[in-house]
Amino acid sequence: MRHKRSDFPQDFLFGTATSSYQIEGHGQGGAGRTIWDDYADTPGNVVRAENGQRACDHYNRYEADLDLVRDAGFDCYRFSLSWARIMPEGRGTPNAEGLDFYDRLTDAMLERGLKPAATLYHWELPSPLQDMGGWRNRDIAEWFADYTRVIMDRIGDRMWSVAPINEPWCVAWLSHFMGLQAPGVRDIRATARAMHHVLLAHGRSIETMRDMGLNNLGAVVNMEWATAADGSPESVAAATRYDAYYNRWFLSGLFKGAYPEAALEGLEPHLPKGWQDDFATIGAKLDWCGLNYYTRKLIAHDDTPWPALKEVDGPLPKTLMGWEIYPQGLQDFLERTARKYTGDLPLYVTENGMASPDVLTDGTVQDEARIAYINDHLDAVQRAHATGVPVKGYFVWSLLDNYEWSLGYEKRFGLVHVDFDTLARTPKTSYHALKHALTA
Ligand code: GBH
Repeated sequence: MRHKRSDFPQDFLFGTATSSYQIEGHGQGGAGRTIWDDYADTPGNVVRAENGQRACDHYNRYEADLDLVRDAGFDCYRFSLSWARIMPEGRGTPNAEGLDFYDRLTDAMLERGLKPAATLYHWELPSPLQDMGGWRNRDIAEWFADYTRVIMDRIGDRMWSVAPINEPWCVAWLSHFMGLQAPGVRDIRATARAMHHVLLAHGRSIETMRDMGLNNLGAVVNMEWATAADGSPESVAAATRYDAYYNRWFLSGLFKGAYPEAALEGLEPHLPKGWQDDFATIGAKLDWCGLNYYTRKLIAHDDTPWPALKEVDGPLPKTLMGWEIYPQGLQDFLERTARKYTGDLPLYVTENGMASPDVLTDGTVQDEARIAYINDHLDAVQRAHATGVPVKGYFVWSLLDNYEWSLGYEKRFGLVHVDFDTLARTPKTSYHALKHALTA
């Protein structure tokens, strides 16, 4: 690494992130069925129809995995909780085994001196709730608030931070407009309702935790810089629309009590009645905001129904996901978020990382490309910090190679290699480099 801990402010936190469905193994411990199990079972949705029933078997190996987090010198561990493990039907009687698991996991973090940074929802909705409309149904805000209370009653006192929902854009747009994630819907009305209900559920969850006396609550949004692919006014307008429904919808809803015009022009006719009255809840006070950042998109006008745009292949070097590597976008987002939306509120980069081939050869994985990617994005964080942005931490996605959603186990994001036959863990070169930077 070009960086070392002492190049950052004293209170700057380094962490790594995972999510429940991607690592735990949902076949264990009485977890209920989720929309990802259903989605993966439908042919054509997921590479080789793989699902998270076994994943990394973190459910049984969490102690050794947390040893890896501690040994690398990380301060913080960002993890998520499976709603269906805690409440297999999504509502009603909790699963004692599930609650016990997160209780043990929490204590295991604290024993290792790690700050637990919890996310309550990272995409695996219990299937029975999908049968009742899922994110299309306004009642999801109350179901989510009830689930929040059940799990926080058990572990809330020991969390360092809590965020209700990972990446609301993915929950709403990617899953209900593009249909590229569970539940795989392609419908503008469902999209608009999900875009609103995901924020309402966030707000009800925050209100619930405030009532319980919990603190250090935040939101985690994913950001993708939209660059117009050409100089035409049509493409510039298309990039503005993309930015509006991808990035600004959520920041503006959370921090300004409004939705951006360029997104309302397509979504307003489909929003649930009375949506304007929900901003008091949606805007419940937060203690921090997290940005997940990976790439940018080149956007051009397209003669199709709203949003009338298409993504264009870009010229920059790409990761194995085909995503352009564009660190400048992280600086730009940190600065824009602070200036326009969050002011003095602490910001965290809650996810950043890349997929690379990562072949295990003679017991090692040489992933120099990942080291360069992290270095270049840490440079961007430092540049933003130098302009006065209160960015307070950086989390690498991800600790382990894991279930990469529609791409199954094919794409590897980990600092630690996982052999999906033996489940053996092998720290990659990037893990050792980060460890050196953080502990030397
Ligand atoms: C993160 O999402 C997720 O939080 C995490 O679970 C996941 O493992 C990680 O990314 C790596 O993928 O139009 O098909 O090019 C990041 C948000 C949303 C970023 C989809 C890339 C491109 C979709 N991602 N987006 S596509």
